[in-house]
Amino acid sequence: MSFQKHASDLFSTMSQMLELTGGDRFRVNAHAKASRIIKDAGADLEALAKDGDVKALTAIEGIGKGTAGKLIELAQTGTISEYEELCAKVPAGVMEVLGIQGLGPKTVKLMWEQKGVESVDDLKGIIADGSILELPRMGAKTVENILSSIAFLESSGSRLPIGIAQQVADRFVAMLGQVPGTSRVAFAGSLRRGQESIGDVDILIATDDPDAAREAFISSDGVMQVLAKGDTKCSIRTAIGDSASRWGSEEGSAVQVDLRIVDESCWGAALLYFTGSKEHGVRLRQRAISMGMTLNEYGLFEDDGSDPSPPQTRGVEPIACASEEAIYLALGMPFIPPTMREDRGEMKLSEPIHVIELGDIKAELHSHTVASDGKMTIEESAAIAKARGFHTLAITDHSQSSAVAGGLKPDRLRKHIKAVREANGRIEGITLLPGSEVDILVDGTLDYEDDLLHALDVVVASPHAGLRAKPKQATKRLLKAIAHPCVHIIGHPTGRLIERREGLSPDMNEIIAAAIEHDVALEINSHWMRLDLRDTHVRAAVEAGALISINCDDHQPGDYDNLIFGVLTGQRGWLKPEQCINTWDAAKLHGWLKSKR
Ligand code: DGT
Ligand code: CA
Ligand code: CA
Ligand code: ZN
Repeated sequence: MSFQKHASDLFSTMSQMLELTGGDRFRVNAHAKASRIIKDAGADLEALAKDGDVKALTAIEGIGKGTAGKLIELAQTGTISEYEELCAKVPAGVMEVLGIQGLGPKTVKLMWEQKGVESVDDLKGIIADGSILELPRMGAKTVENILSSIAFLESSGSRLPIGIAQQVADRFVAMLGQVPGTSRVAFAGSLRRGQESIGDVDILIATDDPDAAREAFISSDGVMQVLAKGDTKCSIRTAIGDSASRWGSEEGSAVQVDLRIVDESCWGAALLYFTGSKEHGVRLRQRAISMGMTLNEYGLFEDDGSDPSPPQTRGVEPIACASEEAIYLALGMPFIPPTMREDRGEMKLSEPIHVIELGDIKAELHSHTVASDGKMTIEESAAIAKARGFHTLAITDHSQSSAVAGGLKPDRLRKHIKAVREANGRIEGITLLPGSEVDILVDGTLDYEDDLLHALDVVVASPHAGLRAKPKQATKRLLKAIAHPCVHIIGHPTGRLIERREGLSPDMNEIIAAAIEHDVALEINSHWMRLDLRDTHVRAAVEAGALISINCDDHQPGDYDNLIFGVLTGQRGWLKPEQCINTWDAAKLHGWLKSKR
């Protein structure tokens, strides 16, 4: 685990432990905030902390003297004394109980103090003997929810990559759309926000026949367990269908799907609420209150004073509710795309922002054929790219060091270049460019001699091996590749695989600055297992003014469909089309590529 991830986790854990031990609100929040900032920080915090550089650490927005001190302590001693002290106070089992969905620190604290719950088994015990009901605000329904959460925790594990969750959501949306009475159905939650991994799938439905929708939902193919079946919310656990790929099958795993039955008249308010994020929702409600209104999942209402009951239950007409657009408008804000609803500064926007969309992409600059480890011929890949309306496709098979991926020796690459040029002459309506995905070797040198690199129209340089290197070494390695005059794009810069491999943690600010200096584009690899650059890196690159390239890294026909995930990641980084080279027209793109030859 990288230092930054580790530190971020420690601060988040400390925040929870402080809350459990009755620490003051300010410290609880400060630790939670530090955790987020450390996770997203672009600088090499480990190096700064090792050097004891308080000044450089506190120069990072959101990091104060206290946090800096703890980071230094962690880097120099391997732990934080405050964390050790808290661990001595809070049993590990209590933290496990806190990990159960739906249980917050307040409740867990009560269970611990009043019922001696120090493990998930203890919790099961007080549920079994009914004594859990003696706790304040604890009813049969809540207990039932806790039980299903425990069952879920025990049977399943971590978050699902977006590509898998999307398949599940599409299946349910299509199925529910066919149920008589359905007027609208859509997925919401983190999936709609294009987050790289998804905790559960959220689906919204408006229907004249809620019973039919509920029945169809809980009895559909693959449902393993019904977790809740209420008037407005149903939850199930479903098997994940056939998603075998070169990343291995997800077969055998399961995911929770929540269905919410909402009124069509307030569809927009419901969609807005259940799309989240929670943090964005909080900001919107604060804004509403500051304008003398209240916002909930039924609509935006005028604040009518002291009556604490929800306005819609008293027949109060909403100011806006039918569409998200109407609600943002009434809040005096531009429409915020779902991918930007993360409380990362979007509340300060005063003008609409036109972030990149799927249709803006006109070129694929990273693709593999049967010449290395792909499954398509040049012709097959070209046909798909053309059908998508692309004007350019770069064929970039692996380089010689990637032996397992069938990397091309120099003589084979020379022949392959000829084959691509020949195919380009033969195939109408799209430009095929010979290129290579050249390994960035561990020392930062590239995997072919310069004269051969020069003969390629497109060079994507990517790290494949040595992905456990220390941040400093990783930074050096990437900087060297960026500075090479033949390189156009750095492919999947960190090499991480979501939920599977952490990859490199270079100093992103340095990488971005070098990319700008050398006019090199940084890739967003669209494969849902990669999404590399990730959203926060994209945001930093976009703000600094670096060029971005969104590619599918195609190995088989279906990989072209991953483009949307790269685009969503771009949106999450506030990427506008003009900053992405794949949106440029042919003349501009080809001119830019040639400028490096
Ligand atoms: P996930 O499932 O962990 O990937 O993340 P989300 O964002 O899909 O979260 P989820 O499924 O718990 O809830 C979906 C949305 O519903 C969430 O983004 C905002 C809204 N929501 C759910 N629970 C709450 C809540 O307690 N407070 C607020 N303000 N919003 C909530
Ligand atoms: Ca969710
Ligand atoms: Ca949910
Ligand atoms: Zn590749």
